[in-house]
Amino acid sequence: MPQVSEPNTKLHPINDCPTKLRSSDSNQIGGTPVVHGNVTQLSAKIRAYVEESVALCQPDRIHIVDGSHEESDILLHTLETRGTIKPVTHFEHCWIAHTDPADVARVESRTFICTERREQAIPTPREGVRGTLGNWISPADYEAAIKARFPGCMKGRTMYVIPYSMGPIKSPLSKFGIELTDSAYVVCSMHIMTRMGLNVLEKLTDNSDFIKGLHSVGTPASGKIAMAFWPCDPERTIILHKPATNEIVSYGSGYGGNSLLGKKCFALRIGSTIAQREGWLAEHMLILGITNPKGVKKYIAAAFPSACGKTNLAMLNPTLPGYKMECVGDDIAWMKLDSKGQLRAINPENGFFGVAPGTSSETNPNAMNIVHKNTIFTNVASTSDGGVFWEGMEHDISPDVEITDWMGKPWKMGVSKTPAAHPNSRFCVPARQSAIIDPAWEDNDGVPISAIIFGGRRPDGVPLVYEANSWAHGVFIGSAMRSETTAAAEHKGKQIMHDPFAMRPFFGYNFGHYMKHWLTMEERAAKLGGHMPKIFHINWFRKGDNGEYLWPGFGENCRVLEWILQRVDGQDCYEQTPIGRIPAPGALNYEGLHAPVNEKKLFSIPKDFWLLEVEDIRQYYADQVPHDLPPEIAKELDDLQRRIEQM
Ligand code: GTP
Ligand code: SPV
Ligand code: MN
Repeated sequence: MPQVSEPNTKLHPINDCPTKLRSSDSNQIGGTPVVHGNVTQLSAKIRAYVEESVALCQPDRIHIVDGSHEESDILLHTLETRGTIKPVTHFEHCWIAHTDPADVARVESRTFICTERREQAIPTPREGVRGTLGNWISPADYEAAIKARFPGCMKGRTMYVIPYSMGPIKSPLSKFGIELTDSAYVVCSMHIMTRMGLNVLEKLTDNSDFIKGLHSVGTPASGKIAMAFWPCDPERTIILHKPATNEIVSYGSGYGGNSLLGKKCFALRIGSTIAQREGWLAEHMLILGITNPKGVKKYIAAAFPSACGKTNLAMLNPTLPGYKMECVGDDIAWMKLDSKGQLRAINPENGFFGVAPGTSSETNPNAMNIVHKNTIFTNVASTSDGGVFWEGMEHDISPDVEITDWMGKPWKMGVSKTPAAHPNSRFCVPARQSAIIDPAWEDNDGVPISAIIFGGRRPDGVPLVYEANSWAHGVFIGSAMRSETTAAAEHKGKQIMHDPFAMRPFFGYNFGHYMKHWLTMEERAAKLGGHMPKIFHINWFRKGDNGEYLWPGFGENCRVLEWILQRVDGQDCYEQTPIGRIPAPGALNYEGLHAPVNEKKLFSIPKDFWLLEVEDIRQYYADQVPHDLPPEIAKELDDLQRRIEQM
């Protein structure tokens, strides 16, 4: 575990002041000195990539990231000097970063997939309709976008070369990447979120391929950086992906998924295109190990849209006696069939980048326990006793502390009208620190998946849990997912948005082709002598007439998982409904709940609501995927409509 340590003066100073750094003649790339690491550590392919990027971005110096804790500590120290982060003195080796308020979340409208033909990247919408399943950019416009932003963008700065692995370094399911960035915050965050440094570089011999990622926080066209502690260029931010060449180019934002390129850009967008080619699945899913009171262990994978409960379910603290839950991953799953046709998953990440607000010792004690050391918080509030604060932590801080909000202004509980922490504020923490990390979380072969769960924030009409009737029906349920919007992206207000498979912002290729790929998995598994997991849909967020949640959620969600695993075992504990299978009356264990739940309301399937839902899904397909909807999915919708009409 990294400890607080003094900067290691044996290493070269790593700051962006324009001191002339001399390096030996040979330790340079394209005339730019390598001030940390040695050019001989880079394979010819990596060197060529760095060289062409150096020529474009013109950094003053190059730093080859070694992945050591000493290195990370020096960079954290540099960031502190610059005012980007400050120490959280109450905890051990923890920091708070504050961003420019214009750079606080993913920017979906500026995220593009580049392919020769538009329909490779996104479905062609119905004429006159704006497509909402990603943005396409032509190869010519891709080049033009880079030329308009990148030349000279790293002048005066250091270019960091980050070699990293998505997945355990030795796993056959893992893939390697090189991220070039001018942000030390990104290096420190990638240090937590990925396996990175010299041990990855050693694996990247001359012929090894890697996913290319070029990132700059940018400089506004005016040359004026609004906030010196957080340089960015929000007006010109752009996130580009070119699946044909496995390339990512990101400009203008230093935040989360925009800048930590291993996460959404690689593991999901580029990852999904590789998965389609190679016959596996790259998904926005948590992975959880569940051991029941009899000692039988099963793993599930679950996809909920951003800020809809993946991290919470992945760290669930079960209220039912005798259950043990262990976390493999909280955001992304790469899933492949093994030689027997069993679906197995790895978590390609090495850390958690979790939503802070709503996380408390009541809702998620497992998360609260791990963020007390080696954590970088971003855009949370701070307390006068050197701690952190966010909405939901009201009972976790002493009442006499003073709070400073995420923008540096004094904040008073119950008085201030704005939130103390930004709604998309996050903690970034090494996964291995978690006491509930699964013993198999780094298994090279991945863990066997017994159930796939979809879900979202649905205040009305959608029951707590239901099971798909078949694989195709399950794929239909994933494609028809809708959820209330959250603060994880730039959407305004609360609307119910379609978010198929929780992947709408992360598809690397045409959603119609993606559904088709999912459908093929059933036959692939069967050919190998296996079968795909059962599919379920959950909704923790159904509300009653007074706007209160009907289900207590969090640790109590283990009751729903128990039923799901009983169904996986083939137990006859269900009741067939027009939308799928729900728990038979009394099949869900309500014993010991703090307050009684209204089972009838939780599981009611209002005919009027579902007729409208079907109509909405039909309209959505007609608008968004009129040409690429697989006939199997169209049939599932027709069948659902017929069943509801007969209710
Ligand atoms: P991303 O990291 O953006 O992908 O989010 P996520 O899907 O991991 O969501 P997360 O678990 O961080 O939860 C987001 C918000 O939902 C937090 O404010 C949680 O408190 C809240 N939440 C999570 N689970 C539940 C639940 O079972 N019931 C209720 N009512 N709220 C929940
Ligand atoms: C999400 O939005 O799903 C996240 C946060 O996990 S980010 O990494 O910023 O995409
Ligand atoms: Mn996520």
